[in-house]
Amino acid sequence: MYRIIALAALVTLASLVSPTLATAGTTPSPAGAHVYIGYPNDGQVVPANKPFRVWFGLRYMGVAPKGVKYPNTGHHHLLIDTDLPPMDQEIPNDRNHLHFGAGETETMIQLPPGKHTLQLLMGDDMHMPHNPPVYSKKITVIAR
Ligand SMILES: [Cu+2]
Repeated sequence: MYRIIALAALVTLASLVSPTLATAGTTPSPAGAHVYIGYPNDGQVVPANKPFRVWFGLRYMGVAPKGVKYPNTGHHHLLIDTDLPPMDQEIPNDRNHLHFGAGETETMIQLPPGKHTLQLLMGDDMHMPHNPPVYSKKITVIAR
């Protein structure tokens, strides 16, 4: 019974957000899902050309490795010095889009001197953004 009600709620939700269906993946994200960069802080100075830690924060959603399809989960992608990619395509995999397909919730990165932006974007088992997409605020760090 509970399952039927949950499914009905999901279908209702899907019809409510249908205008955005074309610009998002097909895996639903849970209501209230929230991803954020726990560290560094926005505007923080980080050491240039030296590894520093980046913490991934996630609330009301779980982490699962790539290839694992489980409800209300995804894996982290760290976007460095780039804008959000198209939300209806697989997240690119290059030096500006790092995938954490083993389910990592932190990493070490190294940046050259200057201003840089960092942003997190969740992806599903196939590296597609969820619907609606779950991404953090874009922060700026200064490497020096
Ligand atoms: Cu991925």
